[in-house]
Amino acid sequence: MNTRDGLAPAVRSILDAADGRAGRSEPVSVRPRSLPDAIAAAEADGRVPIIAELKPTSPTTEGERTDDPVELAEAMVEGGAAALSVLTEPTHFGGSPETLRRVRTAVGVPVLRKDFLLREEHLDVVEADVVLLIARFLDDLGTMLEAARSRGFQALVEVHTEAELEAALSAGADIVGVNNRDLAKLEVDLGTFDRVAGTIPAGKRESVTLIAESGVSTREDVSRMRNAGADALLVGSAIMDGDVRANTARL
Ligand code: IGP
Repeated sequence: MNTRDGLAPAVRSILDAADGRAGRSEPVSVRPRSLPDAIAAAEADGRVPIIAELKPTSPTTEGERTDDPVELAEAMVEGGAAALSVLTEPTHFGGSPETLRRVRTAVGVPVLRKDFLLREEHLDVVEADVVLLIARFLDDLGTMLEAARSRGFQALVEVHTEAELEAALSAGADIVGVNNRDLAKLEVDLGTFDRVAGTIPAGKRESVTLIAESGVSTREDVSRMRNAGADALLVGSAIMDGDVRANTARL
């Protein structure tokens, strides 16, 4: 896998920055909160399982949200979020490992570390329950998956194409996110989830937690993704824009 061909300039510069980032020598270990369990609990409770994303800004957002991330996180959980995703990428998304640590201490739900983790040492930086592994950028997804698990993290493997989904499943991924946003033009197409999720072999479907990522902003979008098989939705912009508690509850 690992191709950087055709990427949007913003994504290319994010990766260049990530290449140069150091890890930390002492690995942190946390008692993990299970993302699949939190999704199942929301479902059992009659809530749509939402992973609400704290994204102060992004290459496709105008302006930056400067409210206290801990207050935003608490409001998302009050609004019914099953889990949170926190950007830790500093240069283009306004995130930081420190924000993630503070948020995770304040809430009881699982927290996903949203970042561009390219090498094993990048996994040593923060306490999170789940780490994001973007299939497109990893030469050896299986090794990164193992490295994440050996540190006590669950891993959400992000894919955008059928080939990446297949690679994720053969590497042993059990939490898979299909990103509706392509990293070349940064455009969203909800048809991506329909198409890619449809290719999971029936025999594998039960053992995989399937997440629809990006571009979900209305209840209709939620129904569409759910009907196409999403166990949970990862929602950023539509929640961050305005009253985060109301926006989470509305979905
Ligand atoms: C959220 P949206 O369209 O709801 O704001 O998208 C999330 O899927 C998106 O932020 C994202 C992302 C990523 C961010 C998906 N994959 C990888 C950074 C890195």
